[in-house]
Parts: sequence; C-alpha cells; structure tokens
Amino acid sequence: MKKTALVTGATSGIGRATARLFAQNGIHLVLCGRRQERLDGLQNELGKHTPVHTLNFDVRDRKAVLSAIDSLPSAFSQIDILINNAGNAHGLNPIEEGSLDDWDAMLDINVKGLLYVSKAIIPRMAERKSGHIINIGSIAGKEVYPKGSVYCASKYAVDAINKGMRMDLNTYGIRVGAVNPGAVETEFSNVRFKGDQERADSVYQGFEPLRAEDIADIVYFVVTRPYHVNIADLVVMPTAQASATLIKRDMQ
Ligand code: NDP
Ligand code: 8X3
Repeated sequence: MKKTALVTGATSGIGRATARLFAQNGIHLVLCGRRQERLDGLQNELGKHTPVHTLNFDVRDRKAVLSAIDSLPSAFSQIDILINNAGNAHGLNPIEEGSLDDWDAMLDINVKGLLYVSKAIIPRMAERKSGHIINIGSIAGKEVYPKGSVYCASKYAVDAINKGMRMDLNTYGIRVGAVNPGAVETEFSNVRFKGDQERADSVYQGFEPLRAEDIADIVYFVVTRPYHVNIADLVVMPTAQASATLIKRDMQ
C-alpha cells in the first residue's frame, strides 16, 4: 500500500521540492501552508500523479493545527511520514538590535509550530506503532553564528526535540531523524530580509548553493530506507561551504 506523507511548508522551497519528488514516486500527500493559491496550484500539479489533500493553517495557531489535522478525510488520515519543515529566519541582527516580533516569529513557528504539528500526528503513529518523522533542522542548529542567535536557538531547539522525540518514540518503533542543511537557495533569505531581494540574492553570490531539490533527494532517500534503518541526524552543505560561517566565494 502507498504511504501518506504530511509536509508542512509545502508551498515553497524544500517542502515544495519534497512534495514534488514524493508525488513522482506515488506517495500520497497532505500538503500544508498558508498561501492558498500555492496550495491550489500544487493540488492541480501533483494531483495528476498521486492523491493530494491540502490544509491551510498557520503552525503558530495551535487550535487551527489540531482542527486541520483532525479534519483529514479517512483516505488521508493515516499519516505514515511527517516532514516537519515549515519555518524561516526573520531578520539577521546583533542581539541588542533584535526585533521582538522577529524573535516571536522564529520561536513560535520553528519550535512551537513544529511541536503543535507533531502533537497532532504522534498519537496516531504511536497507536499504530509505526511512522517516520523527519525534522528539518539546520547547520544553524549545530553552530551559532553572529547575528543569528535567535534563529540558531530555534534550530538548536529542533535539534534537541529531534533527539528527545527519537528517545520517547523508540518504544513505539517510530523512526525519528533530522536533515540539517547549510545554504539552500529558496525563499528563505527573501523572508529573512523581509522582501529585500537584492540582499537575499547576495547571500548566494559567488558560489553554488544547494537547491531545494538537493534536499528533497536526501529526504526521499531517508524515507525509502528499509524500516530497520533510521538516518538519525544528517548535515548537508554546499561543497563551497565548510561551516555556518565559512563559504568559499569566487570573488575571494
Ligand atoms: P521557504 O521560505 O522557501 O519556505 C518556508 C515554508 O514554510 C513555506 O512553505 C511557508 O509557507 C512555510 N511557513 C512559514 N511560516 C509558516 C507558518 N507560520 N505557518 C505555516 N507555514 C509556514 O524556506 P525553505 O524551504 O528554505 O525553508 C524550509 C525549512 O528549511 C525551514 O525550517 C528552514 O529553517 C530550513 N532550512 C533552510 C535553509 C536554507 O538555507 N534555505 C537551510 C537550513 C534549514 P507559507 O508562507 O505558505 O505558510
Ligand atoms: C538556514 C541556513 O546558515 O542561513 O538555516 O542559518 S543559515
């Protein structure tokens, strides 16, 4: 029987590329995000390859998360694979200049949002004693970099939650692992710099960044391992990147 995957943040970047690759391989999809027109576009595009159901909710809104997942029709209600991907950086500032709204957004979306979605799905997996959760962390959850303290804190939290989830869900036979990318060119920097496209583009200048499809390939590899194999924690960077703060650019 084909598996069903729920992907948060499916309307852009890593989540969308993962949804596309899953669809090409016949995995049934529950796609989540806030931009309805993009969810509709994905339903039309990917619905030709696999059954697709879309859910529009803000991961910060715990009631909306729980009721959206509760509303799943029976054909989509058994979630075999959860891709906890929704998230972003908001701002890049030294701590003394950080914006409270940016801090709330990062902690509420990247940490609490991930927890709310997990809370809605895990009991169903525990009951079936089966499931696979992939948390999209970051190199920022492994190394702190200047001006990134709160985004890094949010991704360190994802790292901790990933490890703790794996321990707590071990008794149920649920696989839990993280994929932690370095620089991937998506809408990420556009969101971080609040629509300043020039500044966003400059992040990826002078080297070849990862593409969302590179991460999707890895996520697909992770979910297609035999059940006794769990890729617990994986870091992937562009070849030009050696750490969160060291990228070899052509102009250097
Ligand atoms: P994008 O900005 O391209 O995609 C972010 C996705 O998250 C969108 O689909 C967006 O959908 C969704 N999202 C954001 N906020 C919310 C919210 N409040 N409620 C529901 N959905 C939300 O970025 P990426 O694809 O790059 O990012 C995906 C994940 O990868 C994030 O967790 C990010 O931290 C992580 N990551 C990214 C890296 C990079 O360099 N790009 C590197 C390492 C990790 P919508 O706006 O429709 O709600
Ligand atoms: C995204 C990668 O280095 O911009 O998580 O924090 S980085």
